[in-house]
Amino acid sequence: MNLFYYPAACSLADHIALIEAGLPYKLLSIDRDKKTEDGRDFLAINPKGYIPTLETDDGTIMTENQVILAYIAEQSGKLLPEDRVLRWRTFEALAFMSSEIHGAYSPFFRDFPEPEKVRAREKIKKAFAILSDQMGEQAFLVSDEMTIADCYLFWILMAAPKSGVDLPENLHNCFTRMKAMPSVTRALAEEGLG
Ligand SMILES: N[C@@H](CCC(=O)N[C@@H](CS)C(=O)NCC(=O)O)C(=O)O
Repeated sequence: MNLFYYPAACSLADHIALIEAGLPYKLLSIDRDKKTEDGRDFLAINPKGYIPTLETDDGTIMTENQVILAYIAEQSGKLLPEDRVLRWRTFEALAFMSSEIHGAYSPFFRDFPEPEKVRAREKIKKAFAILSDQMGEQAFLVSDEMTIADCYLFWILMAAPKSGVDLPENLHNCFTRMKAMPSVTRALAEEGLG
């Protein structure tokens, strides 16, 4: 399958998940004119114009990070807990990070006025506190086993410095641990991020 991506963007979550899941994939970047690395019009593939976008081997196009991550977990039988409640906690964490943190990063990715950045920082700070409480002393966000929520968490934590919000200690430690994982180092290297 093909994963459309931008280096260091939120598609990194899906890239890490594909590696952890052991599924075959090809990475295809998109240029400023929305042309894909293999010469196609990206907007014809995904009219939303967003990455991540996944193209399965039968040509099905999947969009929205949470859905692509769930698809990767379903295809591989990995990265989702057996326990039903922990499965729902995984999807809950994904939805929370997407709506409360990823959304709040917008003012820092584009140059928004300072008052909007101040409001966004407050929101991000509160959300990090919630994630920090959820993680506690666990190795990963939902339990001691890695899930698709951690794939997304890694990107959320990697992008945090742009917002100027400091990470709580356990989230910072989780980021450091994950950065040393073979799947993460490989994904970063494949995106040219060393
Ligand atoms: N709702 C989408 C949002 C994804 C998103 O915001 N992607 C950004 C990069 S992190 C993007 O592609 N923005 C369009 C652009 O930069 O042209 C999802 O959760 O997958």
